[in-house]
Amino acid sequence: MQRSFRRGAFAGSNHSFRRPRTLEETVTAMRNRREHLEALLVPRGQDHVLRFWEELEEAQRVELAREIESIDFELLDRCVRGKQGDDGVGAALQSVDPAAPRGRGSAAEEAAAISRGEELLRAGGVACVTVAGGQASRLGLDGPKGAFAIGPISGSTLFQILAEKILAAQRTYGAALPWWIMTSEGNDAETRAFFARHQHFGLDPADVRFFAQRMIPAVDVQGRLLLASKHQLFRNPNGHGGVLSGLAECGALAEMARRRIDQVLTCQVDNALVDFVDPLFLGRHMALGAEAACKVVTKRDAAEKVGVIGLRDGRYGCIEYSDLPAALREARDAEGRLCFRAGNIAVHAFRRDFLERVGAGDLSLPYHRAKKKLTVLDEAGRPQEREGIKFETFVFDALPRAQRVLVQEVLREEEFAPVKNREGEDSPATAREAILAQGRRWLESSGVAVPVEVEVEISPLWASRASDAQARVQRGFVTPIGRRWHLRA
Ligand code: UD2
Repeated sequence: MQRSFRRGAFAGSNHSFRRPRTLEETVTAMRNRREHLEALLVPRGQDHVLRFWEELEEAQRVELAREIESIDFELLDRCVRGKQGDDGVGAALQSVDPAAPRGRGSAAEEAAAISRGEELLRAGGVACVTVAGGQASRLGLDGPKGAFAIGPISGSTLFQILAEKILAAQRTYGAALPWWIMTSEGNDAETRAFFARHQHFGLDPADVRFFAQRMIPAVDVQGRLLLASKHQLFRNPNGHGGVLSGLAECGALAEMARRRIDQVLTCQVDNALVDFVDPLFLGRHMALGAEAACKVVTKRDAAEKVGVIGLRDGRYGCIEYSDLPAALREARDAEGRLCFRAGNIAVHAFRRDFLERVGAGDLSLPYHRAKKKLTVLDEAGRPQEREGIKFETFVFDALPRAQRVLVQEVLREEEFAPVKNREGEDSPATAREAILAQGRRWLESSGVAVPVEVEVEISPLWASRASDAQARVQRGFVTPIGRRWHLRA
């Protein structure tokens, strides 16, 4: 069965409501609607969400009714009854042996993989996907996280950096690289407007698509629905795993099939150094005949908040940091390295036919439960902090469902600068430092002398990785004026 929280109004029933014309008709329609809602809610012990019905205006009643009618109660029951987090992680987990980072393995194998990846890019056989539906609550942002200005000199936003990476690849390979961005109810309109305001950063607007992921209600510790306001349930986006069903539902997979796109590269919106249109990664994934691929970095320390890629029963998977038992988190090998150090940076490659199987629900993803303090209405309609449970699916839960998986190690300083927290680790400050350090490194390794007081920021349009920078410098480099060098084509 397709798991869905967003069914059509009155899904599973034969009700349909003609728009009422007179006051009497309106009253009758509302009474019918309430009866319909009660029929859904009372047997499940959830009718408390109608507590404020009599106080609501008509439009508010319609909104609340829609939210209630869109719930898949069968799935909600399963989520409520499900176990917390990941069970049975401990015993069976084995560490993985990832493919060598760029420049560290066999040069011949690397060149062959790059040329295979480039061939598919030149043939227009690749699509990009970014998950940007999260609520950015740790960063304390109101709008879309992608609109956060991170470029230390340029002020480029996370969205602009991603867009320029795609634009650069389109120019290099002379082919379209369509991009699907997953938003959610709370940031969809703003995200679209943001791209329109910036002329899609030079990309063809026809090849930048947006789709909103589904929302899912949260519950209290007894499994009862919660109200965010008198006419709204407390709901949250259904986790970045929602991208897998979302791509199927919005027609993206069908369009990819029509365009003969066989491989899909995905990333999160919040990594300022992301290198997701990467021909080496793509080529290795294809050479292995993998259905899914994942980039990892060596964990900074045992406490770093990244999921760990490991093997269980011969299948690859990701164990979320909060689910990894302390003994495994701290375990070290004979050389003193963490045993479970393959930190997931959430850059994936998926074969389209694999996404079709996952998105069609055949391989549907589990829902994880997270206990959180939520601001909800109390019985008297006053906002109050209460312990609640949010449900989410994760993209990486698709990994164990894949027949073959590539795990590709990459260098943190080249590819991972997440923007998660307002301050401290993984914050805007650390991401900006990482961008500047990379700019300086790329120039210096190309033979350019960069004075100590100079800051360098390189736009993806100037160079997407160190080898591009070297090629640029070899063609001639004019030293910029001043102390802040922003290199942009
Ligand atoms: C995520 C991973 C973690 C590690 C790390 C790398 C999970 C649960 N954890 O940590 O293992 O790989 O990233 O940076 O994934 N998003 C949506 N819709 C949602 C929720 C999130 O699109 O419903 C997007 C969000 O916009 C962001 C990304 O997913 O781009 C990461 O979300 P997060 O910040 O909640 O994940 P985090 O930091 O716990």
